[in-house]
Amino acid sequence: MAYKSVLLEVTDGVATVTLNRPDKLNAFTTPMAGDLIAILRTVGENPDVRCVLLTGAGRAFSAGQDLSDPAMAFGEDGQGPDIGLVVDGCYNALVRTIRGLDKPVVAAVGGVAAGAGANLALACDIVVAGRSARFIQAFVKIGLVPDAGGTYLLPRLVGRARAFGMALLGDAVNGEQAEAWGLIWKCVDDEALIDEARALARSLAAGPTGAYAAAKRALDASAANTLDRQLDLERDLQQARGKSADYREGVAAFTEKRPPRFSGR
Ligand code: T3D
Repeated sequence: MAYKSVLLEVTDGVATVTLNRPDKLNAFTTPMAGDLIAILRTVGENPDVRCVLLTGAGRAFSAGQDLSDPAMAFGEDGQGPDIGLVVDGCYNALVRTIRGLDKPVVAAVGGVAAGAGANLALACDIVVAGRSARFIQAFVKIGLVPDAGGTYLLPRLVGRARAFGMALLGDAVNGEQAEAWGLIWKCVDDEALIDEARALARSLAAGPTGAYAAAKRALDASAANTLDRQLDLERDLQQARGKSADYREGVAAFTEKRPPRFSGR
């Protein structure tokens, strides 16, 4: 199936998914969000894909919701749009899809990531950004509240004070600051961004995919779990990992002093 505003390329176990409306800084229209959801679901089911790399074409990751999208327009009667429908159908669905993927998702953020664009990047498992990247909770500038999981993720990533600062002021946080604050995993030189992100994605694609999926599930569950319930969850996940081909291979490789060849099973 051909997608217009999102590109997909699968190589070496990595699905590179590129937001592709560079003239609009990869701002999301409803059809574009639909394309991205469909692509993520497709790669989720493709056993040849063991890691997803999400990035943007041109000088942005994404400027968030396309403000010229008809779904955003006020009606002739002066009534505001039902933004809740867009949030539910596009951004909530996207964040749920990314969090539900049982393979790692890496975001490579070059340039601006604003509004829902910023929060979609932050919803990925590992975020690498160029030094001149700009993370902007732009919502407040147009009288909206952070969405796409922002109000959940921000305080957990950077703490309450910085989350409030970002959400209420809408100032840009650059790549270096984002790394220093723990908003993202790593900041790299702009020119090195895509190569570094690809290398990371390739190495994850050669790793123990099931262990990554289990870690993702446990880390996500930890925010709402008691320590007791989390310990039980870890036991159950580890029990399953103990019976996996990758655990067998990992231990064999360690014993034989050779690099492991993980199959992802
Ligand atoms: O349905 C719902 O609304 C609910 C969901 C909401 C989720 C959200 O994401 S709300 C937040 C929406 N995003 C924004 O408010 C960001 C708006 N954009 C900006 O503030 C700035 O463009 C940036 C800070 C992102 C980048 O600034 P700069 O100076 O680097 O670039 P620019 O010149 O402003 O933009 C370049 C072009 O992209 C320009 O088009 P033109 O004039 O060259 O034809 C600009 O209009 C376009 N563009 C940028 N962002 C958007 C956009 N077009 C449509 N929608 C955008 N969000």
